[in-house]
Amino acid sequence: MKKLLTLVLALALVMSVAAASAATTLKLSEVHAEGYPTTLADQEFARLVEERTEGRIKVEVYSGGSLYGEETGAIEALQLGDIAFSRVSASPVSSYVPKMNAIQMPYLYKNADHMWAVLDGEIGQNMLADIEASGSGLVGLCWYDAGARSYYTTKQVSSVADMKGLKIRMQNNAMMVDMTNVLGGTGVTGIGPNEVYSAIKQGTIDGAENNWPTYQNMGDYEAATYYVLDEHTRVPEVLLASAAVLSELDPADVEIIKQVAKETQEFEKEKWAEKEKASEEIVRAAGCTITELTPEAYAEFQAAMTSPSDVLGGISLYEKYGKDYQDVIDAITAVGENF
Ligand code: BDP
Repeated sequence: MKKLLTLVLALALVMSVAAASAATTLKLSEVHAEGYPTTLADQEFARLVEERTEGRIKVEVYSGGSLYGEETGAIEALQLGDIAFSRVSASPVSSYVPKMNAIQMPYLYKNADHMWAVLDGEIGQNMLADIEASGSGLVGLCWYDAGARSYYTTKQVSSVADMKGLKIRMQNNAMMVDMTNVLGGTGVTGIGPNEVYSAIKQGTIDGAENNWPTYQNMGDYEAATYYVLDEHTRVPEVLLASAAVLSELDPADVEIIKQVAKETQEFEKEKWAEKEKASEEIVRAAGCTITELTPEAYAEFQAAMTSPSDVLGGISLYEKYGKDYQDVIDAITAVGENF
């Protein structure tokens, strides 16, 4: 009897170990805090992955930059297979997949609908496939909204001339640094989005650039109170996976992951729309100076991107970063004819 009991117990132990090891736990890195639209979307993605794989795969979301404060760190961790997923801005991905710049050139889109027609259409879906085919070790799963980015500074900017001499924190993307440089400022990198507030307070930089939600949610609007609606870029967010980690999974589960990611896009867009409005209200209520550019001043910002510039050795930003992908840029512009 005692022998039987021991046998049963041993068997139960073996079975529970087997069940536990059958579930794979994967990490997802996110720079934004709990409650931010992308974090909510990550969590929805995690919920759906677990549900559809019937518990075979669990995704743990690490928000607030707790794993990697800089998105380049997260991207490199994906390449090494140290983590499975990261929700990042498309901007730093360009350092690994240069073609990604083609979908985030300054003043490329007429409005959000234009961008979404591109991302949901052939161009955007091909770009996701290109990330996977690029040999970067990254897999592009889906796009999320991140609105339009504008400059915020410690003194008012109403024209390109006002940008002169301003040190501006930029994302890790050479084109974005050059964008600020051709406007007369100095683009600074190496500062994570969670460090911008203190860098402004300490005077290391005079400002940064971002959408309403990040400007508000990171608290930066309390350090740099001038926000100029120059709306220089629309940079979508992208949910990335590690090719190395996916290659270890059952191909059927990889398909589920890819499918489920696409299903979270609409979820994020809804949360985004709510947050964008709420953040704008908070920033305005706090008494920040919101500058609307005159049509002439706006045109000047735009023109700086296509005009030859001394800081780029006499060529324009579009020439330097767009010429290899002119077909994609032209196709995006053509889609814009409907908007
Ligand atoms: C925000 C993006 C976030 C970027 C951040 C940045 O949501 O992914 O890390 O900008 O400027 O809008 O680094």
